Amino acid sequence: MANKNQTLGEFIIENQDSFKYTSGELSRLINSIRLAAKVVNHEVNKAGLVDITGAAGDTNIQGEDQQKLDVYANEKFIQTLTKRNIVCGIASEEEDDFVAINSQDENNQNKYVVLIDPLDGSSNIDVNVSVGTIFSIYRRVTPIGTPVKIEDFLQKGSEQVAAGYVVYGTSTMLVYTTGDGVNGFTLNPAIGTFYLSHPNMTFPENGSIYSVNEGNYMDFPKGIKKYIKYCQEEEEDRPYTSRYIGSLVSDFHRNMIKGGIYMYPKGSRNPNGKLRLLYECNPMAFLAEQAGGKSSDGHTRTMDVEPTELHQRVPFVCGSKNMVNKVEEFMREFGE
Ligand code: AHM
Ligand code: MG
Repeated sequence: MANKNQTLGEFIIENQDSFKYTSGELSRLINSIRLAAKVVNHEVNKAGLVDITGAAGDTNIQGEDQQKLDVYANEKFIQTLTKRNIVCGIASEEEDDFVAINSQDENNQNKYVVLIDPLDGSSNIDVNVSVGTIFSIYRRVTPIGTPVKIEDFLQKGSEQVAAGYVVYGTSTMLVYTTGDGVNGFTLNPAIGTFYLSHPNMTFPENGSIYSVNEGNYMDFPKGIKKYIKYCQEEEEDRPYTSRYIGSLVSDFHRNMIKGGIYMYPKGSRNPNGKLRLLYECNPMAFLAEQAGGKSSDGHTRTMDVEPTELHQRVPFVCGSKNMVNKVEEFMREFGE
């Protein structure tokens, strides 16, 4: 029974048995994400006070400028996840290749891999708008005690054992699932503790918010253009409201609470969309489905897409079930 005074630490212990591979390791893994999230949160909150923002000078594999906080968040999550003997490999948006942990140690019994976007929406930092961390957890498929391989990371989203995000917003929240519903925890910054504030989060089946970068409208597939016009039509329950922060975690979070849909379709500039399958779309898709919502590329369920590379991009349509169904209907009828 959800208890709103419960801390995240207590919740993790209490719900450990509902996880099908109860060994306590996944709980420890979520705990280490909780710890890194607090450290990153502290730094994100200082961003306006100290001269920490701005490009660090490096570019990541997608050719984008890295902000200093991206680098910081990446380091903190990798350090924290590496220290405990649970994770055998990490793939991050900020790293060109995956990071293997203790790969030379035959006694290494670590069985989980983590895929992470340490600070998503980081172009929003300079303007004091919320950003987030997204994470996705799998069991490795190669034998325990051997070096981790690329196939441990290239698993379909349907194989995820846990996923979640941290939103560094007006308050900081950690929202996650281990395949048994979605729960949200709000950080009390005075004492540094996350409390269960949003038990059993669910997407309303219908929504009235659509979130898409309409600046790309001319470039969108016909089915998406038609759907956007449908959202704008004057009908009994329409027009819908347009809300786009440009920070996936925040847009998703609002839509899950209020009912809505997030779309990043393909276009000629982004032939596969912009968002990355493994550490942005799949974790959000897992959360969406666990919350009664839906996620697809406009045709195929996101979590059924077969990954072929670490930084693969995929068109992304995610949110209230009936809204995603409607987009799929338009895509079938009007196509690309
Ligand atoms: P990032 O991983 O480089 O931060 O990009 C991902 C972000 C999402 O959070 C957001 O929804 C999207 O990019 C916004 O893209 P655009 O500015 O093209 O609308
Ligand atoms: Mg990102």
